Amino acid sequence: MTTASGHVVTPKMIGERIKRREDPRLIQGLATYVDDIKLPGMLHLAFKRSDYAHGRIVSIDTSAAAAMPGVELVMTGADMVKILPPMPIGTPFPSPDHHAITPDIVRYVGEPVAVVVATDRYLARDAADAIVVTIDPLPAVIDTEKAMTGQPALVHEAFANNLAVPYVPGGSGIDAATGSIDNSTVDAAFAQAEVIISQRMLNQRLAPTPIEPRGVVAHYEPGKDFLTIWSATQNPHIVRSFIAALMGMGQNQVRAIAPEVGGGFGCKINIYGEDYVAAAITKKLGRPVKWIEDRSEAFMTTIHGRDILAYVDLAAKRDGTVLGLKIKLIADIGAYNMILTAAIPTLTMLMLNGTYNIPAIRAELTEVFTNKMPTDAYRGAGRPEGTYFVERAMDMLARELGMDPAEVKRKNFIQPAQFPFATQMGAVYDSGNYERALDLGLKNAKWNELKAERDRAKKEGRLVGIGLSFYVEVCGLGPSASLPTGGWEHASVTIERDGKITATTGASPHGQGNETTFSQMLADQFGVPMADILILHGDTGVVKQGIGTFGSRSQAVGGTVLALAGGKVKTKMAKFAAALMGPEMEANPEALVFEGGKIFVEGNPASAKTFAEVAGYAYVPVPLPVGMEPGLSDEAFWEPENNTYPFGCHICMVEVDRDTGELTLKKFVAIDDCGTIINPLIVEGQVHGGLAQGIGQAMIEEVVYDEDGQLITGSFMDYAMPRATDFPRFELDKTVTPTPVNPLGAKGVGEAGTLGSTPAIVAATVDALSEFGVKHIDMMLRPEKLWNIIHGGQS
Ligand code: MCN
Repeated sequence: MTTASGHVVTPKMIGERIKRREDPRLIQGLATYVDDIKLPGMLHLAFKRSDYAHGRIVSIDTSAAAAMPGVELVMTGADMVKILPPMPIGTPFPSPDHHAITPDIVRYVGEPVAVVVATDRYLARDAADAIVVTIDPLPAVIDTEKAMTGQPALVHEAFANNLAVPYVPGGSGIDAATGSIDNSTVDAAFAQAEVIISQRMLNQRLAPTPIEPRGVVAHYEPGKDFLTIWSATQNPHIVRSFIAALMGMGQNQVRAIAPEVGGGFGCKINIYGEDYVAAAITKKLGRPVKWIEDRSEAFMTTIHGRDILAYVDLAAKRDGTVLGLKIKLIADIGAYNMILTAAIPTLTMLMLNGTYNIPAIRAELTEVFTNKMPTDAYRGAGRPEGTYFVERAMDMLARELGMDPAEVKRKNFIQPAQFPFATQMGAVYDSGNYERALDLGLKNAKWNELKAERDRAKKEGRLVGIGLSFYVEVCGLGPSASLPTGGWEHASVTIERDGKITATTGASPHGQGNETTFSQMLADQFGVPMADILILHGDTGVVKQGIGTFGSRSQAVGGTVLALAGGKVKTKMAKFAAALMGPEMEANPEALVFEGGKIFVEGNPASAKTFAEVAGYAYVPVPLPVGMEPGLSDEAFWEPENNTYPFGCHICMVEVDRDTGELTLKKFVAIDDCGTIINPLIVEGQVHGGLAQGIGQAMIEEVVYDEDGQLITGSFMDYAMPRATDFPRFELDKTVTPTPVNPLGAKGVGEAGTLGSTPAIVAATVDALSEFGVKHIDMMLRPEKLWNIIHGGQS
């Protein structure tokens, strides 16, 4: 586009639906994942894993494996005494030892008991299978509530009654300084109640299942005393810190690289035992090693998500005004603490106010060890659970009172003028306009017509129901006070000698599309085409510092710091440009405009210097302007003062087949508000992905262990991942309520879809089955369960 004054203007990119720059290489198979890394002399690892959920290792016979041709090394837990660091990091809870390879007791099916190193992957696998492990079984601790009585056994001797975290209180009347609790507000709220809703609810265990499983390549170079580790990770800088600490090496002796990462959904935040084993073995042998998880291992030994049980009591008046909430949370965290295991359920606590002005809340949290794979962050990570419990209680209240759920929710919303809003749970919501999102949701879904359609269908004998849910979540994680790894992010921006721009970001995207959104931002900031910008990430040898991509933080935190680094470089570049233009401009660089790949005086395109001219001068500054350093490169660290709190309204219609119990999703309308949007196409893609995972949780996904602790859902034959054909077309829309927490006004969106979707679907299904008197159904809503409700409990 050319303006009247004759200069070319780069079209503004922020807010445009730009297709992802990443996709051509991903779609054409041109991307490099960990398994694509092939190094000369590389060896392969395979793990022998426990077949038992709980037991004492009596003996391990590795002789047959060690004798197989091509096997270089076999190690057991006894040979590898190193334990993983006391996790969870930064929390006050004590944690049991967690060995990379267990030396004595196995505590979940799939726990590593030995590792084989061989010249190829298949040999390594065959040799691992030739290891004979004798285990004396102990009773498997599987039932969460029974586990809390110490039955049938203790997962860790030192943790009485299997209580990993015995008791964390939260809510009204807690004195943060002394820890004392005044129950009077909550008791008074319940004393005034005209109606009390009480329900036990389970937010079931899930498997994150990214398409690319975990994987690691480790290469120690003895001559340099330097370790390079390629890992399918969401946070290479955290991998570097942990691996360096575990190996007793300096952080400047370890380089962690996240090549292309095929999805993570939270499960690739962790540093796993296999990562440490790979690092230890390459150092021992001085040869590169590779381990790639197979799908069965991924189901067994990559962290699981959710698995929180809640006892909920909601007190209200008959007009729908909520007076108080009491909630007891029990998190089944599996056998060990991983990096964030203990912290995730505290995020459930944090979100218990939901979008409502609940005047009194009493929350209690207990975390329990069982003989299952540990839980940790899975898309939403604690917040979908909180949303689900509160929304289900609000829906049950509406049903009890015979009111429209939309109106009960509206009645209790936190109002726009109340922001920033300090909740009973200790969060400070930054900004919000919940009623506007509700109104748009009702309009887009044609809520009244939906109700009429449901009623018509019911008259015809069909089981049709509608559901509406609201969510608010904490994301954009920082400041450091709320994130033990550090709540900041780092970025650098360099104008190369030819005027092209290279930027680095410590946020390490693994499917989110930040190479596109971050290029859009810099294109606007510098007035250059996106094609001139390169975004580098995922390599601690290239990106100086970083935290990573999780907690829907990369835009709010990583995007902001990128803009700040860009701002520093732009200011310097303007000074070089002004100096190039002559003495009259030199004193006035602020008057310069960056547009169309040029820098010029406003209204005077003839004054324009190209990026290449200015950059060339900055790197060969003859003469060097007074007080300036040569070059055009700078960096920034930044952390927000608060998290961001995006929100939204999800509405759906479902139908249950009376004969088979099969549930069909017929309509799904979502309104999401993540503040200022950089790329609506990417944001919609993020919402799509989140909805698929939330709806999957509600309808078909569940990790199931049997009573002996065997994983029943250990493959995609048994663990149902949703497919495109399971969904109708999602009808998406947005409201925009910028956050004051960062200068972009952007909140996070990467997890939002997982929050509103589950309660909306369960509410709709309960509505569909209302004629059977059902008030609540635990997820997942499998046909057998629904058929049993329809047929009065007969199987
Ligand atoms: N964005 C935007 N405008 C906003 C907010 C975000 O344009 N107001 C863009 C961002 O630039 C980025 C994307 O939307 O391209 C997501 O940004 P953000 O909400 O900041 O989330 P993160 O980048 O931090 O991603 C993490 C989040 C999480 S926690 C999980 S889990 C998750 C998710 O993102 N896992 C994913 N989305 C995923 N998408 C893919 N493809 N794969 C995963 O593993």
